[in-house]
Amino acid sequence: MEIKVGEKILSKNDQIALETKKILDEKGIFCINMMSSPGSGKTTILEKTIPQLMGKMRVGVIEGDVATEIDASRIEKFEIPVVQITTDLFGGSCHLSAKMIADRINDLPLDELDLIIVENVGNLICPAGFMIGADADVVVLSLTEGPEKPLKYPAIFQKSHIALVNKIDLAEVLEIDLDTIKGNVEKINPKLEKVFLSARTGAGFSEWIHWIEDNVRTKKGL
Ligand SMILES: Nc1nc2c(ncn2[C@@H]2O[C@H](COP(=O)(O)OP(=O)(O)O)[C@@H](O)[C@H]2O)c(=O)[nH]1
Ligand SMILES: [Mg+2]
Repeated sequence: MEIKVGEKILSKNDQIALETKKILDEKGIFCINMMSSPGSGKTTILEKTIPQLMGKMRVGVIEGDVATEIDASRIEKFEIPVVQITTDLFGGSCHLSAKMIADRINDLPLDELDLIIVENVGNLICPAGFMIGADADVVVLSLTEGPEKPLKYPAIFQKSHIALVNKIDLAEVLEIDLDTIKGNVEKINPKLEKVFLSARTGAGFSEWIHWIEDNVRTKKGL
């Protein structure tokens, strides 16, 4: 009985997500759902990514956190549209739901955007269970979390379209071999595309920027 209730809530979530996806499809907007543990470097990656996209495409950002507008204010300096969702209004949930996105998506100027990046609330578990209407799920794993995390939290690596392995500038000090992380990701999802990044030094960003550009072009049928 309890399981049936859970199923209904999830399917309602997915229904709302599909409605959001339809709106974004009609507008030709490519939408990325960025998920990770807190502190993996999502906002720092955005701070490095946005300037490299400006002038090539119009970008909007949705920031998700339990509390504060700290991340939205980090993005506002680029003078692009940004919306902060704080889940303390919804019991402090650890993920963004489709309804939270649907309720705020029109706060972004949809007719003036090519790309929306959603920075989800952080952990490697809950966000994986909730569609929000994005085209692509991006999981960020940073070296400081330890190389075995894909094995411990497989679902998010199974459903994602690309994995960003961040903080590679710390590989030496953390004594982590990037091939170990690569191997662990491949054990869970052999097909998952991986990009090794440092949001500190900028290493790996050209590959990530190309991935975004290709997908935005494809979404627009170009
Ligand atoms: N050394 C290093 N630090 C990073 C890198 N990316 C992010 N950080 C740091 O990690 C911390 C958390 O970053 P933040 O972007 O706020 O993570 P978020 O919670 O996933 O948005 C900050 O102190 C960043 O400066 C990186 O590539 N290398
Ligand atoms: Mg952040």
